[in-house]
Amino acid sequence: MEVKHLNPVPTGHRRLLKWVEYWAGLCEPVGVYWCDGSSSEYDGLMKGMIESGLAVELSREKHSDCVLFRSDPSDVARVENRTFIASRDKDGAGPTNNWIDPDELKETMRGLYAGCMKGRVMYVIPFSMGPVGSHISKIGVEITDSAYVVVNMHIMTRVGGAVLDTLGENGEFIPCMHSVGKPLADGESDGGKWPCAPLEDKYISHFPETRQIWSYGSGYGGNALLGKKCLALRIASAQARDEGWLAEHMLILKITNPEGESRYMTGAFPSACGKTNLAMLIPTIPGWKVETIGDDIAWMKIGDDGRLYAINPEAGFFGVAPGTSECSNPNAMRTIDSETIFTNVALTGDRDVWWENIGYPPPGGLTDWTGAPWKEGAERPAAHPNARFTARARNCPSIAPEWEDPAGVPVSAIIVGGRRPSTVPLVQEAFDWNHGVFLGSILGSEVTAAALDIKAGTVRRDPFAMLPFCGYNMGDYFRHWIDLGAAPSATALPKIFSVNWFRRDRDGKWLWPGYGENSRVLRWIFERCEGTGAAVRTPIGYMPAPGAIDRTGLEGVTDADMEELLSFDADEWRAEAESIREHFARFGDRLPAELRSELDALESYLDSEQDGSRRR
Ligand code: SAT
Ligand code: MN
Repeated sequence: MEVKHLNPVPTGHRRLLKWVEYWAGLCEPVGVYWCDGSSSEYDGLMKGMIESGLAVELSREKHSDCVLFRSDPSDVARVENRTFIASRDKDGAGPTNNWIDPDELKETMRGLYAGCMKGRVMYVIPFSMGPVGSHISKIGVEITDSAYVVVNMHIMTRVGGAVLDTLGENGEFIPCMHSVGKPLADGESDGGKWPCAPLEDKYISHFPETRQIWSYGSGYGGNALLGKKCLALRIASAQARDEGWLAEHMLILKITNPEGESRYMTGAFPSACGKTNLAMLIPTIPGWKVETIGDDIAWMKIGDDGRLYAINPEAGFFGVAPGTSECSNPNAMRTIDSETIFTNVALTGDRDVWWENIGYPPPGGLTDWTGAPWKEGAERPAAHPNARFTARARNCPSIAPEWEDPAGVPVSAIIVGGRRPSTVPLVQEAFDWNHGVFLGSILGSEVTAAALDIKAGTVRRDPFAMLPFCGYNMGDYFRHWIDLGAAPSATALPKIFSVNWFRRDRDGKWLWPGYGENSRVLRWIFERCEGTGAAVRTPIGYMPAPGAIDRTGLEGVTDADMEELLSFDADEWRAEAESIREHFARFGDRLPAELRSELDALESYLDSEQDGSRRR
């Protein structure tokens, strides 16, 4: 079949052209449009979506160049049970991923893709994850039939001509295939409705060996913006394992002390632990400054000097709107003042946005995320809990000037943290790299039946916050972390820390205020990297010596609170060790012996503690 190009083909890359023609032939779009990433392209697509009723333009007085989209109620988040790692052999995907045989999956999906773009334009989006031309960056090309995806990719990645120039006639790219899975009959249009396929037809598929992504049926977030979780984490993690680097679900921040010395830190936190807030934190301690490099993903490579260098592969933030406020994250509030796409938030009568915990009561005349009128006291929230903003990193007031440095930034500390009402202290430093990998491998958040139930509950383990994002066997992923630490070239690796902002006391009250006050903990981490911060050795790591966390001006945290925040309770840790053993058992013999030894060391300490003969 003859492929109709709607604009001049901007590349002579034969494999790319053949790939595009193959999919155009199968999907039968009305034509192929090559995206150039320009602002006129963005404006034109947005205008079309506003005119069709798919998007609402917000009031320019409140938000310049901002729009609101409402998704289909069935298409509001990543779908983990429809996300697949299709490696040749099932063990390649491991116990934490959904696996389907790649040939079988491709056959099923080709059936779905056949004719799936009828009545729609097929967009081809060349994009770079990371600054164009950086040795750490990767190029992808996404095919999609969603103009919403194109405008979001404009913000989240670097799109356009410079990418094709870098690719040349024969460069490597990661092919990312996407369709919303809703062909249109002759003369049919979406009528302003969000197109997508029913849940059982949705597939978010990854072929890590051949570095391919095939996504079908969803238009939302990580299911459809394929540069993010699909490429930058699932496929990149498999590449990173093969090539000796790290693709991680981590924020990157820069912290500067009053003397003007800066350090960079990365942080892995499962969802709902305030990663974006931490990346944009405003310190409460005088003279200290935090700047943002990235809020979600870090790609890290060992440099010639033996240090680990990180880039943020993204160019924007795809942040959760509910809970974002002048109080929780003023920098995010400024970032979304302009050039922002909102999805599934509520709309006010004067075309402004609103969401739960935005910091002020809902104005009258709200329209909820489904498009229905909404009144205070309604059972359903006005904004969907996973409502999002897509905003440009360059509009963030706290963005660091070097955030696009192609060389990356040298990392001094890697932080891992979960939501643990008990057991895990406010902060601890790993004894060494392997112990740090152990702390990352056991990361998790506690699921409690009731908010006040502070008995150690079930912990959902989310190693390095990568549970839904690791593109291969998690046991091998742990091995990769251990091996990286032992690489001869890795002579100056970061220290690893664990933090927990979510400790509660016996009455269920938060012990630590969080937000900007977390700068006090970052300061101790900074000082540990300098070799100055005072610490005591405990069975679970180095913890701040009494008084080492600066509490000047901090109200409401007493000496007793501090003691509890930094306590080690052997009984709690006995239960923890048992739960870690169960967690580790999932990985069978793919669990590195080094991690088993870390657990053995902890348990033998706990035993000796019981019989009075302290070891470790
Ligand atoms: O939808 S995304 O996967 O991009 C965001 C998230 O779920 O963390
Ligand atoms: Mn994330």
